[in-house]
Amino acid sequence: MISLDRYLGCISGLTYGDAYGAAYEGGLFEKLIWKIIGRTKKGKLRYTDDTQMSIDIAQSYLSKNEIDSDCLAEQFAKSYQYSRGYGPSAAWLLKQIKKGSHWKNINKVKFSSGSWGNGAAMRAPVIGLIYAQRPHEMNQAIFKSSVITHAHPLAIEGAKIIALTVSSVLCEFSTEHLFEKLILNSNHSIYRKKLETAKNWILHSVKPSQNEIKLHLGNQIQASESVISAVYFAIQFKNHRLDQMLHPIFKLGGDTDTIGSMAGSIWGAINGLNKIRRIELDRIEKIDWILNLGEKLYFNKQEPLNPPIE
Ligand code: R7I
Ligand code: MG
Ligand code: MG
Repeated sequence: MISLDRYLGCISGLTYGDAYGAAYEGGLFEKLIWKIIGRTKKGKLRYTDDTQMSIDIAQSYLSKNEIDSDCLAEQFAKSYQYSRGYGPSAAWLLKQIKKGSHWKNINKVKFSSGSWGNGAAMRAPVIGLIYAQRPHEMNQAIFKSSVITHAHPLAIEGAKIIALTVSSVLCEFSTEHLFEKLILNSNHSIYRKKLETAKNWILHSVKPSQNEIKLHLGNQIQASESVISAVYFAIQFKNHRLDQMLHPIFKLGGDTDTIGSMAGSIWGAINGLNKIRRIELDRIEKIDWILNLGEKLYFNKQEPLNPPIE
């Protein structure tokens, strides 16, 4: 039986890593912009596309009791806001869907195989939660939730790795078995190689430098350059506090909100909501509403929950 505390720990860890990590993302220009738009009128920390698209998956699932790509595409498009910092290709796609295009006709327009950004992986923890007890349905759900904006096989594989990690750590797990399972389920050597590296670092207590982490695991917006870093940090620092686990991710730079949110979701699924400091969680916008949505998902009540206006 999966505990509600760990379920909500995953969702709040995701939101926390995203909202706190957003201030460190990108170069000087992005940081300056976020200084201006990164707070609500009430002074709360705003979350970005990572959390928004995760909320969208939860809402869409609650209304349909399944992952339906058409319904989810509408939900993604409805929630799109420039100020949430979406990736350029994802932003363009969602605006086209809003104008009436069908996602199937446009998801390979910008890139011939679809985007390999980490936008599918960043929202995959929710799929890991929903399908934790129905693993045979998870790959199909990952595909359906990813392909709308991220048709590239490497983007979908990154999403699968994150969802599989979340669903695996929700219950008791051993680090060795987790990595073996992830390696066994990876189709691409780029992921398998990085998983081997992360596994060896953790199991042999190797302390890689920041440059080694960047070089061997990555810290960029490609799924293949961020997913395994998130898994590594969450497992390596699973016995530390959430802010201590996130600190080296933020220091690494690059795609800090996304690596932070993916790692936060895994850490939260291991440690639970009770291990996250409430005072830090309360600084994030709409956090009670997000927790409420998580509870609905846990008990799987089929009524969507509309966000509060703030
Ligand atoms: O993946 P995505 O939704 O978001 C990526 C990041 C996340 O960290 C978000 O939090 C946000 O900050 O942005 O965004 P996409 O626009 O799908 O992909 C991101 C970028 O990756 C694209 O705009 C391209 O620059 C690049 N990219 C590619 N470049 C060349 N060839 C994605 N796919 C390709 C490709 O196939
Ligand atoms: Mg983001
Ligand atoms: Mg990001």
